[in-house]
Amino acid sequence: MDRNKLGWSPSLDQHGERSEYESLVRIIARHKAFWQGLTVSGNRLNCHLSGKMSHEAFTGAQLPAVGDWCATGASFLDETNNSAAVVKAVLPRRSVVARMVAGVDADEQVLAANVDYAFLVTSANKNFNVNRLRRYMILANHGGAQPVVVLSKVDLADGAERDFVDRLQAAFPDVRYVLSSALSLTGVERIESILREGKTGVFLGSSGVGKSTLVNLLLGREAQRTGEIRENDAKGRHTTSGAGLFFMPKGGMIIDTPGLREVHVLGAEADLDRLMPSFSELAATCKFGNCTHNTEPGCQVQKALADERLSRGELDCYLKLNKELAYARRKLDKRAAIQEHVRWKKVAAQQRQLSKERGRF
Ligand SMILES: Nc1nc2c(ncn2[C@@H]2O[C@H](COP(=O)(O)OP(=O)(O)OP(=O)(O)O)[C@@H](O)[C@H]2O)c(=O)[nH]1
Ligand SMILES: [Mg+2]
Ligand SMILES: [Zn+2]
Repeated sequence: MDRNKLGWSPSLDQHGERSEYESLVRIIARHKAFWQGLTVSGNRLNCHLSGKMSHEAFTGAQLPAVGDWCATGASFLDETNNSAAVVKAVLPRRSVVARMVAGVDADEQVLAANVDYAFLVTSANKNFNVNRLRRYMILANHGGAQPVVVLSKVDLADGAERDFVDRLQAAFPDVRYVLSSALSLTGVERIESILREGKTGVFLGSSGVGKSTLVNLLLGREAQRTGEIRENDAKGRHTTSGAGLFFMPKGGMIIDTPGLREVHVLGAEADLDRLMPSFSELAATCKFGNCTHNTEPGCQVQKALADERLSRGELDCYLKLNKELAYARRKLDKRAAIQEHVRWKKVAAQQRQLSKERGRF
């Protein structure tokens, strides 16, 4: 297979050529103990981590993810009697969609790597939620994937499509969107025309919005299981369990992901300002540079709220996202600092050992 058709980009050329690398693979699935990779010649390899890599990976982001390009060592047969190889390196990612996993072990989790497009799927029913879309949008923009909103199940909209579209356009005036329905095959061609040969798109969205159904339609086969949704709240039952990369007959690649219960953001403040420019423009004109937009005099945000130029919902969303972004940055910076500290301790120990040995001879 021509590696460009597998999603290779010229920027990787300088990283992929090394004598200790036996093959280059694109990661297509993750299993419990290993990852599955596809070589440029079309062979499947079970990719195992070297002890060194699993030891030194300090954040989830340093481990392989679906969509990654990895360099491996020589192949062998593993305990499952399949061709396998040890991952020598995860090549630099040209784009990524990653979320924050909160908690004591707060960390970054890569949902998909090296993707051109992030299809943000939301259905034309109770699932539709602009604030949730904003979260996905931050992840896509921050990671360098182009967002495309897919308004799915328009057959259920019962004539209210226009209303959904109006709300989308008001919140994201510059973003491309596709209306889709699995019943009438609406939207399939449109997505195909975006996902051209060699391009990779990841499907993201809550459980039950119809991601796997669309993926199957685009692949022209039942590659992924699909599930029912609950009647009362239109929520899905988490049918898809892990991300997987698939090949479309026309040459594009799709990563299907499991519906996320929580979408904690990570990114820069600028990502949020770009997403909600009306808010950041207002905030920039507040009297005090460090205005928290609560009770300060001369707060333009409060003024806009009073004049109904800004809605309470928008303001709350902005403040919440801003707080989460700051939290994520703090946590990730702390992790990076610990990793650096450990690295230096190792270097110092090695140097001590070396001078000890020199003294001996
Ligand atoms: N009416 C209607 N139902 C749809 C459409 N697309 C999918 N569905 C139904 O919605 C349900 C959920 O679809 P899935 O494709 O499994 O949803 P998913 O987003 O992959 O869900 P998870 O894997 O749990 O994240 C299934 O019963 C589908 O048949 C559509 O366009 N219209
Ligand atoms: Mg699914
Ligand atoms: Zn203010």
